[in-house]
Amino acid sequence: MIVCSSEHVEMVVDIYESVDSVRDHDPDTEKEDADAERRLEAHHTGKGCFYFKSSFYCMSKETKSWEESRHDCSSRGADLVIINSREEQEFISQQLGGFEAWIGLSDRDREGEWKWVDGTPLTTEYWDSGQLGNTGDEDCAEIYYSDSNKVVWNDKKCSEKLHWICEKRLSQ
Ligand SMILES: [Ca+2]
Ligand SMILES: [Ca+2]
Ligand SMILES: [Ca+2]
Repeated sequence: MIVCSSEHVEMVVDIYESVDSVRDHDPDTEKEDADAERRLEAHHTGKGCFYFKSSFYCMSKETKSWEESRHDCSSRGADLVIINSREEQEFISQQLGGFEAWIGLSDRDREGEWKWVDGTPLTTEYWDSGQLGNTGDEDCAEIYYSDSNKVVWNDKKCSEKLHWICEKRLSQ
């Protein structure tokens, strides 16, 4: 289990800043782009956050409400993770260990209308069908290991305190 402890906040900020510098850079060729990504990967692998395709991720060591978790990501220039593909779902699953974590998905604006934090509607979904119920006004989504040993999503009360995963995209 890779986590970012609070002692490593400075390191995390460094990582996000270096992502910014790479993203702002406008490489002339695809090769330069690939080189930059390889350098970042070599530099950051094993330092508490993880890198997959064109994003950096960081899993919290602390637990917070969904809103506070999102604020933590924003303060680092990132946002709660948006799961765009099966590959990303599987990658996050591998990093999760036994943890439950907030993801950047909620139906807080309108009940039953799930949206990612960047405003995009839900396309690929991995709900734990037995758990998606809005029981007691559950408007935020977590990712976790279900009883059937699959990594799925559940709607949960936004005020509950969970770990969370920030994502910073390197390119669009
Ligand atoms: Ca993503
Ligand atoms: Ca709901
Ligand atoms: Ca639920």
